[in-house]
Amino acid sequence: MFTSAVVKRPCSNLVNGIRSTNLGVPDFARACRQHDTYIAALEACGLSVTVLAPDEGFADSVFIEDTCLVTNECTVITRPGHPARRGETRSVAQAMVRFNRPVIEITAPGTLDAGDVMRVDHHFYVGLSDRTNAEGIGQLAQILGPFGYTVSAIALTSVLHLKTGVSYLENNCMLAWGEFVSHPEFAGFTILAVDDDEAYAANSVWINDRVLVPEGFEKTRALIAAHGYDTLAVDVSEFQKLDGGLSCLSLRF
Ligand code: CIR
Repeated sequence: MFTSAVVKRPCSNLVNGIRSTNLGVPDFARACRQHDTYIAALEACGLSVTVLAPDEGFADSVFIEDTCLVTNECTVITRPGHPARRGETRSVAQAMVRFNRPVIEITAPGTLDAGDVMRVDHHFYVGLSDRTNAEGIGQLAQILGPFGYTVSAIALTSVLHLKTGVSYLENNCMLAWGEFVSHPEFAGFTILAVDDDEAYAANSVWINDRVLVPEGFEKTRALIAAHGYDTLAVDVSEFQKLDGGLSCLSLRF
């Protein structure tokens, strides 16, 4: 179960965020309203939400998940793979001190975006991606190993981050799209396959037996509900324009 979440408010520079989609430039005012609704959804799932101030220096800083990974035993500050995002970690590292865990940093030449990190109980699957390199994954394994966690790499072929295409919904249930539907690493899980026209919804988020699903992806929402989950749809269209999904807008622990 999770008790806490940390989010970072969108900055007005969000409109200059990194994007590979052809969905257009995000509307900042609308993004702020969607962010409010997202926070309310986290609270509805029982989380106490810490809201960090916007960081105008970094257009993509609202996607806080990429900068940090929190376990019960430690906080890992990442080293984002895109150079334009690297400086986001400074303010996040300062803010995370309040949670009373040792703060450990991934260092050069390692790179790691925590959007590539998917936890399944005491194991962490980590996407080997354009953003996360083998050195970064090795450092994460060294950091988490002493606490009894294991780490393995999954090479990505088509998605930005591992969790762009696959989300663990607990109960041995994996929501998966594309290359992950029949991925040998996930053969032991119950796979909930997301249709191609709803690929974006493969990034849904389990929180305390509820699942946040992006609004407008009804087939995926019905699929998740059919497996016994209470679902909650959240409109994050402005963040989708920057390739950001539901998970990357928060840290949950
Ligand atoms: C980026 O390209 O880094 C941002 N525009 C989107 C990051 C999304 N993060 C994530 O999926 N974990």
